[in-house]
Amino acid sequence: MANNKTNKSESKKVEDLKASQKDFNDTTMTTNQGLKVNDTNNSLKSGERGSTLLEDFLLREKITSFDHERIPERIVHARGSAAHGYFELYDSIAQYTKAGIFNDVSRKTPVFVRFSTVAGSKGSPDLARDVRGFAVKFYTEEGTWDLVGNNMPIFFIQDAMKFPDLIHSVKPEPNKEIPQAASAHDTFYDFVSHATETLHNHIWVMSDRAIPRSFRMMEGFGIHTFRFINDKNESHFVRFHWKPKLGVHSLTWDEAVKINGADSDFHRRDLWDAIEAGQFPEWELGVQIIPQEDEFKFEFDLLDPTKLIPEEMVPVQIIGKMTLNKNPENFFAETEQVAFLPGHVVPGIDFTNDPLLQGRLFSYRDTQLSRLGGPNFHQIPINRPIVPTHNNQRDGMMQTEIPTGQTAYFPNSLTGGCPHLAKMAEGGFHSYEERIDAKKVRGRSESFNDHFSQPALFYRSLAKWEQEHVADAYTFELGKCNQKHIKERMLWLIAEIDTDLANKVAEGLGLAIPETIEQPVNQAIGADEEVSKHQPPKKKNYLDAAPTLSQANTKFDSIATRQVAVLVANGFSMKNFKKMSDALEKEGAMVKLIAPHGGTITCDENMEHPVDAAIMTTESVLFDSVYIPGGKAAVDKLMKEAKFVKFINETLKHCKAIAADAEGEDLIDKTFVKDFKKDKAVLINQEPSKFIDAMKQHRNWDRSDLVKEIPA
Ligand code: HDE
Repeated sequence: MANNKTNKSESKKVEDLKASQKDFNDTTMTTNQGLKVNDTNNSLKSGERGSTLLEDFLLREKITSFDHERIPERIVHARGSAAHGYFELYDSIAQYTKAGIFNDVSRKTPVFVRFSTVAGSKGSPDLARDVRGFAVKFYTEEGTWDLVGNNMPIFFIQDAMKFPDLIHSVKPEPNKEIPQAASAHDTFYDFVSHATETLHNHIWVMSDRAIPRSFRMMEGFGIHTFRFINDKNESHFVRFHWKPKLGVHSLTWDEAVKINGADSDFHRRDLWDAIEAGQFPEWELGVQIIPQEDEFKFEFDLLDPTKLIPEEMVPVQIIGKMTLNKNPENFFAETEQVAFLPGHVVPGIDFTNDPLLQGRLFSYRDTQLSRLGGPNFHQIPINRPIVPTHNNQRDGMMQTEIPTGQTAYFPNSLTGGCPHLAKMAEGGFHSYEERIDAKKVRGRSESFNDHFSQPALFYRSLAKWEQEHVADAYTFELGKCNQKHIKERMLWLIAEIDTDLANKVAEGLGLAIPETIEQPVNQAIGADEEVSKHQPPKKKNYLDAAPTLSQANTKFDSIATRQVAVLVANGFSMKNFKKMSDALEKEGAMVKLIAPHGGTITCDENMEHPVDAAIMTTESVLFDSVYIPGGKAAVDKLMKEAKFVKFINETLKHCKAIAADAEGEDLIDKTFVKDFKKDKAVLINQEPSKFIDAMKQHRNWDRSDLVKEIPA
């Protein structure tokens, strides 16, 4: 922390920056044709004050390239961040699948992972209340496999046909393009309250899962039931789960709203910084396996993507681990151009008839045609498989390869029948031969027609504080709607999920839960079908609770990468600070000095320390905890700055850990923390280990009722 260390690390940064520009070091600027450029600052003119000449090919090349820098952003999941890494298998599961990635424990399969929000535009803030995309591209030796999932185990709708309706309803309203990256508006709730299949995913969005602390602290789910196929051609159903090593943790809504202002790149920065610091994010991959013969064993349909399979019914077997260890070098080339397709599978992994999955198999390839300009998007470096490709597909927009030879058809004799086909035993892909014997129908299976059992199960399984957050979220979202009839219909539906929950929301909205609602509950049906047939039946109770759905039962064993704000001014106690920061850093936490000004700050041992953020440039919501090391002169100074007092009060309000050494207590006594000295996450003059234990708990939710009255 002393000054000489600063200079050294600063100069290392410059070296790093230079190294990261490796393709440009010691090069001369050229045009795209290789012509050396002599002036890139001035256009060619008829005299110094004259008009610009059409002849200026240098100007035209530069401006044309600039004019076309943007490609259409993704229709959904436009806002995202990504990283490179690898996947390692713990034990072979060859009994279920012949996929090489799941058979060979010696492999380190490269991956590229993109996390995203769904509704907002590319520049929207990270902390929107929303589902997060969790898309993984596995570059396997048998070809690329994309597992394009979300951070919630279910989806809003059951049939691909409804996706445009869902997305049109949640996107900004088309007449005024408001609101951005927010579901809290009339059109979304108009849709949700009519298409009741949405209610399960919707209640997850009302929960803390929709405002994660970090991408690194979210679960991921493949959602659909897929198939594993083994080398005997036997099928097992499978659902995929990603479990974060750091546990599943979230923020509060109050923090989310403030973070969107204080640092709208919060999640993006968090992912980037953790990887740069060598604190590589890790997830374990788990599978729920269901034998083919158990297809109809459940009280819900395995093909219905609005239903999860509780882990209490089918345990998740952990089979491997993914580590993200490298940030992209170029956001556009990699994160923006990466194309995930659920249709990218490898032998051993196959589809089911989930009608949402089936529709996705069309959409993702189609959307790349307009995003990436044509059928050759697989040639873009980030989308290239790691194995060579050979086929007779030719030409088209942005062909970057030069296929050689006389033939581009099959069968042929002129090039010896090449490229030839692969037998199944040689790894040739062969679709699972599912028996089909059916009438052609436009409709939906009656087995999908239960829209309330699982939202109720989810709510029942949450801890009290999580349930309160859900009630607050419904109240906020519906409070932002303008139409009374939409709010009332939602209240009626929420009451079908849980009466207590509906009562709380109704109170917050100042409305009564209606006895009946005028329009049919479920309009997700065809015009000729009888409405009554499709009234969703009463909910079933096949499981009292599924504890694995609650974040109260996640991991609480690490403070790695947690951000600790240390409030300091000139004269802060070096001895106290060092003891605490050594202990925190040993556990992997990130210690940041927050001071009244930027530059450096001097401790009571007369050493200078670089300030990480001046108080004017930061906010408590960007940190996981706060520590005041003391030093009388420093504390006296901090007490005079209202923003430090606010910082601490807000940390208290958000139920985070607070530590102060003895001399810091004067500052504590200027805040509301003075009434919380017995709180288990308020540590005054205590050993660092106590503070570390409190931080491991993520939050002290026991405090949440008591801090309600605190203004912050
Ligand atoms: Fe997507 N989805 N989706 N989706 N989705 C896209 O593909 C679509 C669905 C998901 O980081 C688009 O390349 C349809 C479920 C993620 O690049 C588009 C349906 C799940 C990402 C598309 C669904 C997802 C996308 C937009 C209903 C979780 C971002 C750009 C049938 C299992 C991937 C693009 C990335 C992106 C269509 C439903 C996850 C338009 C039609 C269910 C994580 O093709």
